[in-house]
Amino acid sequence: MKQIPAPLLTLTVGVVVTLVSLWVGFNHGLLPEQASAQSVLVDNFFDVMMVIGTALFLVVEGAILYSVIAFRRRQGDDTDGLPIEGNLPLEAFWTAIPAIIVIGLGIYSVQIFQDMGGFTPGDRMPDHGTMIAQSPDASLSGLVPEGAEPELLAKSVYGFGAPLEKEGMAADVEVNVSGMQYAWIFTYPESGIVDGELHVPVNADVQLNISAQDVIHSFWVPQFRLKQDAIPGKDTELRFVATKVGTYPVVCAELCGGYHGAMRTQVIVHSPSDYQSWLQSRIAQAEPTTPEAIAMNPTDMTDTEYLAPYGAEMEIDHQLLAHLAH
Ligand SMILES: [Cu+2]
Repeated sequence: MKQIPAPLLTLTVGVVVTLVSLWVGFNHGLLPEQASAQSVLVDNFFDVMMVIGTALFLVVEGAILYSVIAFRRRQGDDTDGLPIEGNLPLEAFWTAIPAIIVIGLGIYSVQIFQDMGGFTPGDRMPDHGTMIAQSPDASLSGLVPEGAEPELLAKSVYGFGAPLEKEGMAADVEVNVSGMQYAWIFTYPESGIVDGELHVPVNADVQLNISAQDVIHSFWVPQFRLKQDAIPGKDTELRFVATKVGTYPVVCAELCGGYHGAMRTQVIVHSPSDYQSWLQSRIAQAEPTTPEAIAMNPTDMTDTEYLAPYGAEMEIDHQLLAHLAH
């Protein structure tokens, strides 16, 4: 070690730590598959944090391990440790670096939040069909501006609205999601379909209008990297584009009672043609059954006619009846 100059050693360690951190950050394999357009944004952010976290871990733990070995007590050494006082430049350095990292990550996360529509929830609600007045203030804070009409305030919702390029535009598919102890109910307002599972077409802009009937629930699809609370008395919204055909779990992510753990269903992402055939099959099912389909209307029958099949089942015929009557 003595032969290698310190700057060269530091540089080498820095390069190795950087390369290892970059590799770990982009190959950690910790996240489930990416099945939505939003998941890519979230994962890029996560990967950057993994790179930084790995580098910090290696530097801090490496320095500790190196010190434990290099500065260990030697045999027969009973002297005190060196009286080391503070080092201002060093302290300024290790305060500035984390501050820059945290501020940088903060700005990056706000950027992603905006890309995902975090500042524009409720800019188009199905029940009202109108846009909330958008002032520069409103789009920045996600809140209705001061002095807005009271009815505009009532329309404000939490969650994720349209992404920047689709602001103010209607989604391709809209589904009302209702959370209750302990199930999710999905209603398709256009067709009136009600289902216990969420069916959406691939590559379509989907808007979920989320509500809760009893307590707070949370709608979470890990493969979409999306999670949104369902709050009683307060509408929330989640807008996304599913990018991969498949079946993914829907998990309630808010402890909502004794059977919270069982509050699961799934989201089925169909190809466009599969989605259309699912829609058609569900609409056909929902059509009311015609009266002719019922074999017999019991109110039109006499008591004897009505009871005859039951009598036959119990092996009672008219001979037995005559015998009993006698
Ligand atoms: Cu729940």
